[in-house]
Amino acid sequence: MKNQYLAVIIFSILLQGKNSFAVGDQEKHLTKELSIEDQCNGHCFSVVKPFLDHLTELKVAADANMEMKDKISSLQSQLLSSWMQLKNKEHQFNFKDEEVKEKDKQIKENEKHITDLREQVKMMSGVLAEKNDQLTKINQMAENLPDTCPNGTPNGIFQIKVKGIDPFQVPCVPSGWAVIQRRIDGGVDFNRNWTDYKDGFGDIRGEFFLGMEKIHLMTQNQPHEMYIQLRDINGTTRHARYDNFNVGSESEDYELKSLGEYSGTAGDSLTKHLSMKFSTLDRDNDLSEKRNCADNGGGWWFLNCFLSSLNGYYYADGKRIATQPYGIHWGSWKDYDYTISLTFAQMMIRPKVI
Ligand SMILES: [Ca+2]
Repeated sequence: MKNQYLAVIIFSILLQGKNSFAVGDQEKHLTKELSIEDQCNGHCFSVVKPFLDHLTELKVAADANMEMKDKISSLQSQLLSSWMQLKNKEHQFNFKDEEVKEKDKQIKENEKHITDLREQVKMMSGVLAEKNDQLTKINQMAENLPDTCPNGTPNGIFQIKVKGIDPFQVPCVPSGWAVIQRRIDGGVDFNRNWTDYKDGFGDIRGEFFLGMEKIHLMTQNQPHEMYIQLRDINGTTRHARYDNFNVGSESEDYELKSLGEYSGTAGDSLTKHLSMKFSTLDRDNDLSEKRNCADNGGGWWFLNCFLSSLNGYYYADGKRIATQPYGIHWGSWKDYDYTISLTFAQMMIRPKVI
């Protein structure tokens, strides 16, 4: 009976304690003190008190355990989050590490490339220095080149250096004459455009035209005389000589600016062409309003159209009919018979001895 009574009290106290958990700690303590005094006498209290204290301790311990579990759970969550962040950082680090390795590799490759380039620059510098030496020697040689054909040497091809243009080759004959034009067999077409006559064309060992730019510069740098050799189909030769031959620049259309005094055996068929500009099949500078005299006639200082023309069509038999292109003509020698075409012509110049 006593035990049953004790159990009822404990159960009541527990119920009281359960209800009191919903309030604060101070209130819970007051409630517990009141319940024990109200529901249990002194003996009861002395017997139950240790149980109650133990239960209270158990509850406190359980609450502490629950808090601990919550803390552990929270710490586990934090730990997991930190671990995930760490793994993420590790992944990022590994990625960055790969990038760094790749950059290192590129840097090494670039360094090797730079080294190779330095080697190439070094090698090219050596080549450049060698070329500069060669160029210096060439320039020295060019400076030592004559500016006209040497006097007293046999026929041949010589290199000359004229101010304003690179060294070039020219056929020379004794007495220092430089050949600037030659017709011998019709092997070269003289019906050419302006650029060809400016730069020159043909074979300097055969038929050729030296080029108006070279002729201009040669005659501009110092006074020149001109010697023209002519031959017809019969082998008869004549010549015409002018003692002050000068040709203007391209901007002046290579005008025939000066001839000087004529002398010779072929007659003067050129002085009347004085002051005329040069014409070619693609540049009409002649006096004819109806036609271009250089059309099928070769380049020349045409009037309307000519008394002489040494770059005309080559007729090997020395004859031309009226409907054919004009031939190689020197009117004063052949009484201006334009059906006669010469079979040899050679124009030569040399510095004038003053
Ligand atoms: Ca014309």
